[in-house]
Amino acid sequence: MQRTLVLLKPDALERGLMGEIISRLEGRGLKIVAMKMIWVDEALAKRLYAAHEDKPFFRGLVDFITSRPIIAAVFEGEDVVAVVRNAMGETDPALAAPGTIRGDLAQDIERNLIHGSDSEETAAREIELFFSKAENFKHTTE
Ligand code: IDP
Ligand code: MG
Repeated sequence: MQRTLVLLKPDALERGLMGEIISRLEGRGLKIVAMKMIWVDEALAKRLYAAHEDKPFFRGLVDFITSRPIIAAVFEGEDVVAVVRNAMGETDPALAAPGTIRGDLAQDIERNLIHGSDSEETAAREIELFFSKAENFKHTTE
């Protein structure tokens, strides 16, 4: 069983789409093993997006993710990293397929509703950034 980090970005809260996005992921048979609403601070935002430090959109990315509360969640399932990435759709909603979260619901590349870890290694690092060991517990149905 694999785990991945999912963030529902500030536009999901602002537009009232958190329930819909969580429903779509649950509908795929993925299990929620940890979930909380938090206000990401500048330091955490910079660690999350460290790989994009040199990109021109980095400042905007940090400003956006720290602009309102987000939901952070750990989802579990078989090949969950790939399943979530497919459910999310392409980074740019203009290119995201219909039926995907971004393809159906997101407004633009900055406000694209959802973050999902891009590999098992990234997932492990990102889950540690957002959840303590005690919060990221072993699922009772395992
Ligand atoms: P991902 O979220 O699909 O994994 P990444 O390439 O990891 O996409 O980029 C992280 C986030 O940075 C994206 O979700 C998006 O919000 C933002 N981003 C990526 N590319 C651009 C861009 O060209 N302009 C503005 N924002 C971007
Ligand atoms: Mg990414």
